Amino acid sequence: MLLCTVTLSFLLLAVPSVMCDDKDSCSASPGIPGTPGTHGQPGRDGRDGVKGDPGPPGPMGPPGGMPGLPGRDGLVGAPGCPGERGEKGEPGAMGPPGFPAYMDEELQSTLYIMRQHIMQTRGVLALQGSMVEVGDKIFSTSGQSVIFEAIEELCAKAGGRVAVPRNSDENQAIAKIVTKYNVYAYLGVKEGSNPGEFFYSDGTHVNYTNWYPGEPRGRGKEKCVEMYKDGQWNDKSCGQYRLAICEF
Ligand code: MMA
Ligand code: CA
Repeated sequence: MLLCTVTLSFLLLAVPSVMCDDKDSCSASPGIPGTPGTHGQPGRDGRDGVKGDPGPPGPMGPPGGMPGLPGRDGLVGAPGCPGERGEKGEPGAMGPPGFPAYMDEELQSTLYIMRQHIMQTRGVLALQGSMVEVGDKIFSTSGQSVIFEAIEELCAKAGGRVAVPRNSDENQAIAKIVTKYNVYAYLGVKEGSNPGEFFYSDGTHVNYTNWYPGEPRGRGKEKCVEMYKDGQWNDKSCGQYRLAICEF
C-alpha cells in the first residue's frame, strides 16, 4: 500500500517537464524527481506466530508461603526385634466331659503299645549290664572313664545326674556296675569348705555314706568321692579318669 502511493505521486510531478516546439517530434529533458510522498498508513497486523518454548522456572518465592501437599509413602522398613514375652494368660474354660480312660479304646491300645516298648528297651539295657534298677531309680553307665566335671556334663545332657547312693540297696546297685566294668566310679557328692563335710549336688548334706576304713582323709585336698569295687568310698582328687555312672 505504501509503495503504490509513492509511484502515483512521481508520475503527476513529471508531467510539466515535457518540452514541445511545433515540430513532429518533441525533445524532452528528464524532469526533476518529485519529493517522496508521505508515509502511508501502517499495514494490518500479521497472523499469529507459532507458539514459543516454555520459559525457565521462575525464582523461588519468599518464605512463609503455604506448605506443599504431603509426599507419597516411603518403602516398607525391615521387621523390628521381637518384643518381650507377655504375661501368662488366664486358664481357659473347662472342655466338654470326655470318656473315662478305661472306656477309651484308642487310649488303652496306645498305653499297651507304650508299655511293651518300655519293657523291650529295659530288657536290652539290663542284659548289657549298663543299667540297674533300684526302686524308682535307674543307674546307668555310658562305659566311658572321664574326669568328674565331664561326668556331670554327660549326665546332665542325658537328663539325669551323677549317680549317688542314698541307701545300701542303691550302693549295691552302683557297686554292681563298678565291678562289671572293673573301673572305680565317681559319685555325685563333693566336699564343702569344711574338710570332711560332703554334700549332694542340690547342696544338702549327705545322710548315707559307706567310707572305706580311715576315709575320708584327704583333709580338704580331695574334693570328690570314688567308689571301689566292693562298694566302699574314698575321697579323691576330681581330675582322675573314673567310670561315668548317672542316675535317672
Ligand atoms: C591315695 C589316694 C587317697 C587315699 C589313699 C589311701 C595315697 O593316696 O587314693 O585318696 O585316701 O591312697 O591310702
Ligand atoms: Ca582319700
